[in-house]
Amino acid sequence: MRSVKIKGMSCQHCVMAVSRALSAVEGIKDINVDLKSGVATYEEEKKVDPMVVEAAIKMAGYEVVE
Ligand SMILES: [Cu+2]
Repeated sequence: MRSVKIKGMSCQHCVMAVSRALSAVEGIKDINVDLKSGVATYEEEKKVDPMVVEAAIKMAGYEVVE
């Protein structure tokens, strides 16, 4: 399992936006976004560059902190 810490999520709508953005990334599944911790977790179906995941989150309007 991989995880990514996201900055800027403030409500369930943000969680949905991030979830949708991650769903669009090819090769990842079992996406879970936690509002309280700001952490998104996912499983890789194949090797996915973390930069691609990060870019998807940024495109949705949020920041990746680690
Ligand atoms: Cu929100």
